[in-house]
Amino acid sequence: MGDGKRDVKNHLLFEIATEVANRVGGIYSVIKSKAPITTHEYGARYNLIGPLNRHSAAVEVEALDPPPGPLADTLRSMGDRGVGWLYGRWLIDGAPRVILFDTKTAYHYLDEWKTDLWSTAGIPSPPGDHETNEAVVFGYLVAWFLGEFVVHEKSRAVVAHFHEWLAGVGIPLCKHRRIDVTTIFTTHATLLGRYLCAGSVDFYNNLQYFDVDAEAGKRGIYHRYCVERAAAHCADVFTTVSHITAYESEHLLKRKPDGVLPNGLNVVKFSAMHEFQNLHAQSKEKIHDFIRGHFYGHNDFDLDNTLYFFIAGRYEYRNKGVDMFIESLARLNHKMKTSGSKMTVVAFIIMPAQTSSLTVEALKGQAVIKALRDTVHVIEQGIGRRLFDRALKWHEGTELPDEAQLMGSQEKIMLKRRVFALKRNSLPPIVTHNMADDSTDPILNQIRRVQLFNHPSDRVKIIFHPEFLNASNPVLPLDYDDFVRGTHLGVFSSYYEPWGYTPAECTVMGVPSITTNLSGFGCYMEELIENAADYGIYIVDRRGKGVDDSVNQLMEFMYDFTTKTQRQRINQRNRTERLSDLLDWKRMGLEYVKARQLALRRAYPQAFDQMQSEIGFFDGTETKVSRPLSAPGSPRDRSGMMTPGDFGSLQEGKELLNTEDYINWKLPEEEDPDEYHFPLTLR
Ligand code: G6P
Ligand code: 1S3
Repeated sequence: MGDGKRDVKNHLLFEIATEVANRVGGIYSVIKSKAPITTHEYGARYNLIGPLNRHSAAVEVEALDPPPGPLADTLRSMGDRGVGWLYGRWLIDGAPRVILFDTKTAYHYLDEWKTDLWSTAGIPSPPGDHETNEAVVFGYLVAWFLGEFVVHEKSRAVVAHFHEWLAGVGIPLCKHRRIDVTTIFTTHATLLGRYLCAGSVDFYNNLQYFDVDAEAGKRGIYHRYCVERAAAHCADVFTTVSHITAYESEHLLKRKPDGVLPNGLNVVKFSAMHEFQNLHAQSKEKIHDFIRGHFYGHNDFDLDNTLYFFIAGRYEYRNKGVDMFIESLARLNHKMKTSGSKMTVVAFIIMPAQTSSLTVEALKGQAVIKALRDTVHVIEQGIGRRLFDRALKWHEGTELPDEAQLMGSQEKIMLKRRVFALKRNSLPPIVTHNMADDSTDPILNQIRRVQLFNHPSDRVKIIFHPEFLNASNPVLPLDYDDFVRGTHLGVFSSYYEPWGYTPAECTVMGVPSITTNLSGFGCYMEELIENAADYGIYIVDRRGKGVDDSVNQLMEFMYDFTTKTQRQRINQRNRTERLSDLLDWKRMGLEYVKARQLALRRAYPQAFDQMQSEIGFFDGTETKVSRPLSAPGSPRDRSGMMTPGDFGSLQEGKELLNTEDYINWKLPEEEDPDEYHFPLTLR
């Protein structure tokens, strides 16, 4: 490898992940939202590689013929040997090209490849672990592809960027087979970290002391752990998504990451500042509709004085901090009751669990409210007609139409029937679906323990929606983004959160959120902004405080929020939304650029230095990387490092690419300076 003959400047980029055109979790969000800037940088030199999931590919990918050349030659040759693949355009912003391998067509190699993995890398792969089998077959197909590709493509350098252990098997293979590519491995969490945190371990205080092999063995994940560790050690450049996960990786995977590649978002700006506020009002109205139905017979609280809080994500009870959220809600309920608060908080928990269907109660709630609304509409029209007729017949000396006589007896009966249908002997339910494991479900059990049962006297109500949101859901017909816009506060009290997209998404939609200093996002914001809470970023201290104190701090943040006036909430939302640019891939993508440079430099030092001396810094395109995608502006209140990547050896490239050159972030101009009392102080 690295004979200096390959063209480093016009290198090709392959990004490899199991979530390419296949929504599973956070990695899908990363590669999808990053696609516009990466295709902008690379054009046709960028391809994503993933396993083929026919179901999602059918809706997300438009099949194309691969362009003639090394790519088509390689795919054809693999196809000739029975490997199924799909090449096409991923139908998302940026329209990147994807290569999806059908792992099923290569399962007959599984035993051979497992044996090879053991004999060449010492990685065991016991039978019966479907996820690992998939990772092995996919990894071998990727290595096969890359190995053949660089035989066909003789002139240009190749960067292969792998995400997460599931896509990582190819890395030790590239190393072992000396395939002429340079590799980057980004881990978005560590296997052991996730497992240890989910148990009752004091994780962060004991990171240095874990006997990693033994801990992995006890949890039955030793073989997976070996894949992850091999990928981390064999990659030319090893990175993770936040400093906190870098520290964790150093101890659990025994390699200090070269840098941090934080997660960005594809920020969509609305031309008018007020537009996102209008969207909030529209979406909130839809949530109100749901609440009217869900609480039928108990609509005894004022929706104008109701705040919507929510937590959302994969169902990881302790890792995502649902335990802390529910406990804090119970304390908030107590405090709001004793302080005589006029506000009501409805707290949503949106986390998919095993369910069989929507409950009859949830469906009935929406049905009775719809029937009532329809009936009122019919009566309204009848009254209108009669009022008009009687007004028409009015002449001097007669009485004006009497509103008491406008409603017919039939209509009164109809209305009575609808109103009686609202009678309910039970409290409004907590959960919207029939749970597969109702009696053992951790969330439901904790709600039972703290007795938040949606009683009329409760100022905090809870709704557990154990399914991702969807606009075609008959009960809560909203997509996730629209739902978030309609809420007032996201609460993400995570214990284990390498980055955390949920609060970042809130921020770009102008919705304040609570996060913790154990999440990558929380640490990043805390580092960057001195007065983050004024900007709607509240950070609970889960490092320095005991659990009880953290719960109280979370409760106080929520309580303070309930005491804000509507004007204050609107102002705060404006300030939150102004932080969006901090999270845009146009800034965050810089770290990916740095990682690729370092990978090229490590694999092709001569070619890299030569290219360096000829053209100075490069980003893989013709243009200098400084401010490539955003308009220049004069920075204000900024200091030092503006993205969190300069962690380890990505700094080797520091003289090549200066963060300050690339990013020229400034707080956008204020719309209404009078309402803007909190200057943003960047640390
Ligand atoms: C947005 C809308 C306003 C609305 C307000 C409600 O700012 O533009 O018309 O009154 O939201 O805010 P709230 O915090 O009470 O949901
Ligand atoms: C991981 O997904 P998760 O929810 O299991 O990767 C995400 C993308 O990098 C990250 O945001 C999240 O914190 C991790 O935990």
